[in-house]
Amino acid sequence: MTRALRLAPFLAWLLPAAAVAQSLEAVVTSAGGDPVRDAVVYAEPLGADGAPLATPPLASIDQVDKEYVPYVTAVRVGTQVQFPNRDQIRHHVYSFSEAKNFEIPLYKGVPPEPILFDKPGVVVLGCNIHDWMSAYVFVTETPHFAVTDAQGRAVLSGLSAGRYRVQVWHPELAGAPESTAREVSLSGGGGQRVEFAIEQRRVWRQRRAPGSGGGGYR
Ligand SMILES: [Cu+2]
Repeated sequence: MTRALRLAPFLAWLLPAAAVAQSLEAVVTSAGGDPVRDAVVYAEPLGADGAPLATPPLASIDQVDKEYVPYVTAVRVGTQVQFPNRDQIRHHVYSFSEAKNFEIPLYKGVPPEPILFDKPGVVVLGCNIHDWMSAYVFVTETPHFAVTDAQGRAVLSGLSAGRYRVQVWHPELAGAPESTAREVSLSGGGGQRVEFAIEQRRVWRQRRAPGSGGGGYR
């Protein structure tokens, strides 16, 4: 055994538990048990969270084949979001939401300035030209969040040990995210898993224009 290997367990013991990054796996299903994609799972630390927050990285919501990609984006307050138009036609991005009321009038390519999301809340995006184009930006106060994939799974990584209040938001969530709140305690070694079964309401989504390639409701 090399000297380094013999030292390793001792060094691990020296590290305070909080310094060991924890992960939290969340699975979101409907009340009927089907996986729910595009759900934002976010964890707010209860009590002191020592680490100072770095400036969030730039996020991007693209316009591809007359749709917003992705449909749901989660960002922390203070994040700048770029809206590149990957189509050969012009789009006109806007939102009337209280958390961010803005527009980027008719444009192609990448707008010169990103948009700053400076208030927590739900921002609903539309396009003035294509009525069916819609997307959501969920702006959180916590840096700990992830969006579920097609299996309803989201992994929050890089959390320090401690207690968190974990909540779920989804465009079709019936009620407030608080109704999903769960307290989770993360302590040294290994990840933890939480499951959420959420009540949904139907949200009307406009049909794409005929012949535009998407076809029907989605
Ligand atoms: Cu458009």
